[in-house]
Amino acid sequence: MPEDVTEKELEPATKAGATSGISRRRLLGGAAAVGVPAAIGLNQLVSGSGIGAAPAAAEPTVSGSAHDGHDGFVHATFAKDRAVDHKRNGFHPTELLRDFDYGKTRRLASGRVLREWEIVAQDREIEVAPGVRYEAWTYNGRVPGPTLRAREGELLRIHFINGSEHPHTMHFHGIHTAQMDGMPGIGEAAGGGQIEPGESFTYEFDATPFGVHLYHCHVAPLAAHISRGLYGAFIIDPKQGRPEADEMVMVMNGFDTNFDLSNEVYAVNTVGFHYVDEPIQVQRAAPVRIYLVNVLEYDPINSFHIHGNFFHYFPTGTSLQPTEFTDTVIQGQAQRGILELEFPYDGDYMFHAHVSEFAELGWSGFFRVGDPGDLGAAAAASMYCDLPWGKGSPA
Ligand SMILES: [Cu+2]
Repeated sequence: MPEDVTEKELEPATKAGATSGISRRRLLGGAAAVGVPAAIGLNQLVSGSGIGAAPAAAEPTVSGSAHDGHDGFVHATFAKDRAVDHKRNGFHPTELLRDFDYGKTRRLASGRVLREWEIVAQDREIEVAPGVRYEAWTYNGRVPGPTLRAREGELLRIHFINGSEHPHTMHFHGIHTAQMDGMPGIGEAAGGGQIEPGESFTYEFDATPFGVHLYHCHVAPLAAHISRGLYGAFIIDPKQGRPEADEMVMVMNGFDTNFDLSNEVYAVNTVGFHYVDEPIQVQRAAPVRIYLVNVLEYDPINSFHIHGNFFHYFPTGTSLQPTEFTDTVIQGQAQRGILELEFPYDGDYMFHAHVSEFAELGWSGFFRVGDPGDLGAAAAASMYCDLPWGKGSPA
């Protein structure tokens, strides 16, 4: 029943920041990709450091020895009274939350819906906390990459162009043939497998099973390729859809800014403490649906905990029946699930990793329920934010 896609979905949903229209020739010619500041040519986006090369220093680096980022208040030296330059980053975590990329669709002669995207791998420096810059590898210039959203039963095509100076792939979680798996050493005969710089490949497979999934690069060394930022959420809606809700995507990630195989910054959607500075506005007594994905590298588990509330949890989103009613869920890397909840009371409600170390290094945020004008500053947010990076009150 893929014919039942809505009008909205059938419109070519070209969003700001998408790379529609970019050709491989333009890319190889060094032209700026759409969504990247026009003045910056591709050659300027390309990092000079290979995996085997000496790691680029994050600026400013965490003070002290190479691996004291997890101890005490060393991170208080990050950057006082500074904010992340989202414009320079080219993406904004508040906008990323509800930014679903439906690609472009058309109906095939068979009546089936074909849904297509164009994804370009780009090397790009991003700011992951105030003053903390990181040489990221990205899909379409952002971390996480675009949230690709389809409907169960559709035919999907992802046109992947490697504009990075390193080999990459797109490996989707889902059910598909080995040739379409984005796995180096498999699929090369079909033009797939490992995609070298300047090369491209089109992945094609069915949208199945419904749920919340992910995609990421699968080139070795895998931890390095993933942790650099090559991942994104991949949502397949059930044919009948899900009930109306305020939907958002949270990709739990982290950044090893000094390349010591341990993270210095933890976050949801890349920028540490972003949702402390800008609480997520939601309506009271209205359904909220969170697509939660853990891509965190170098740490075995991650978790999500909400204050003053409980949620229904649907592991991997592959069943319409929740398995749990709880306030905390644990995910290993690549585990993901759907959270459904409503906020019965106005106020500011914290959410954070219940791995306290992560929470204090950026993986913390707030939901703001009701009119912020009536609530004033979030005192707790201010305290929390002062702790590591001295950002001050979000009011
Ligand atoms: Cu890669």
